[in-house]
Amino acid sequence: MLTLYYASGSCSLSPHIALREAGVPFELDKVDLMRAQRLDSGGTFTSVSEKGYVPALRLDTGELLTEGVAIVQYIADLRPEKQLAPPPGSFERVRLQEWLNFIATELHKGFSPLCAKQASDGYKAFARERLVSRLALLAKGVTDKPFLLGERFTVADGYAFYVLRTWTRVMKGELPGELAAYFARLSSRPAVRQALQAEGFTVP
Ligand SMILES: N[C@@H](CCC(=O)N[C@@H](CS)C(=O)NCC(=O)O)C(=O)O
Repeated sequence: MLTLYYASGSCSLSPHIALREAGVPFELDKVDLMRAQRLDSGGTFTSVSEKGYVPALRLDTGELLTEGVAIVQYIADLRPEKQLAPPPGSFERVRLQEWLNFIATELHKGFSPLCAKQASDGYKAFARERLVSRLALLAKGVTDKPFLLGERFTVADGYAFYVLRTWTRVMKGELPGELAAYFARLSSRPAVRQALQAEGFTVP
């Protein structure tokens, strides 16, 4: 059985959604990032992953897989019939990776200065402005289609959901134009709702 190490509402929401979209059996083990990385199952997460950050996925082989972008593609490839990622080796797969990398590096990691005590107000304002410009690029990706790769939901959309949720709830940011409708579309998916509920959030 797969085990996902997660922290509520964090970027581990992306592989959590992917697991539910794929319909793969899995267990959750919660990491308390605020309290010495304590695990619900006992012990500490640092004894599981030397990286000390979520997400991490324990595979059936016993190996540990880290890095969200790798984990969601691994999950998608477990159930190719669900089409959560285009087939490996196809050009469309590279397009998916282009989006995943954009979300990871330009959006997800773009949040870091906004939360850092060490960052000056000036730097925070610059980082916020840059994020807004990157979100506009994400919005362009869904102006003429329901999901980033077209008509079908992929793991890139699950990762985008985490980013948009954080932007609106934690950063109190606005979602321009297409992104509001895209976020609503993602929020209404059963897998997304179930993942949020399982992480302890009330879902309207
Ligand atoms: N490179 C990692 C970064 C994951 C990451 O930023 N995880 C955050 C939660 S969203 C975390 O666990 N932070 C705690 C820490 O860095 O100690 C990935 O892309 O999966």
